Amino acid sequence: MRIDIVTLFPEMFPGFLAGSLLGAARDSGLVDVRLTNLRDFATGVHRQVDDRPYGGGPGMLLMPGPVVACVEALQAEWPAPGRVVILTPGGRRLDQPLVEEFSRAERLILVCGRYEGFDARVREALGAEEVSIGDYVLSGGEAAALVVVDAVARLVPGVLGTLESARLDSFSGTDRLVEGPQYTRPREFRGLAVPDVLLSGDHGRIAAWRREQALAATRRRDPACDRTSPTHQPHRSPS
Ligand code: JAH
Repeated sequence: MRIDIVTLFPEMFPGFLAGSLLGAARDSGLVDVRLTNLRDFATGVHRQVDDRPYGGGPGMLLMPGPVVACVEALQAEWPAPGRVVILTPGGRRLDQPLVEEFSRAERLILVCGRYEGFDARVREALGAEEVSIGDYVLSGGEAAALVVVDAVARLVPGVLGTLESARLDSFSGTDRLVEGPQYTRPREFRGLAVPDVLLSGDHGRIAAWRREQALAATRRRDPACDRTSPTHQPHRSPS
């Protein structure tokens, strides 16, 4: 899979992209992440990429010209246009189903906003999808793009050591439950004991206890959700 990141701050990325799982994914050639500096597509002597909003208001917007020229130049390097994703607070909320969908793409182009965001014609001209990683405002889309790359890359076939661990992750099973508590040594820490069932060696009881804990944790986090009710219809399992 190839992932392009369009940003005014490419220097923010290399340390993160070299990190453990992502670094291994790139070294193996399974995920090819490339950075493009939007400034390289600015025109005029001032290499301007932003301008004031029509109708007034605070701050500056990314101009459509440089962003569209940059994405189209990247698309020209490849037979298919790929999915173009704009990271912006008003976008579709990123969740594990969307991450799974992205992980099946041959190519993603992630465009990071700065200032107050983008001229609305960027999305229209590129047929881009707007995505948000959560309801808070960042100073730009770079941190959100890193979240997308990290979540997507670990699902690309061959990247994770075991497919089993991806299947068992929070939000990933048939019911998309969060994981319950987990324990490692020591058996007692500051008077807090590991639940006896986990030391019982009874794998049936352990699985039942874990499912109960996952249901309780999911319900605590989102009491309105129906994923923990007995009548819930699970979605199709990924893979
Ligand atoms: C902030 C451009 N929820 C994620 C997210 C994504 C992008 C931005 N904020 C939040 C953002 C300022 C300028 C993009």
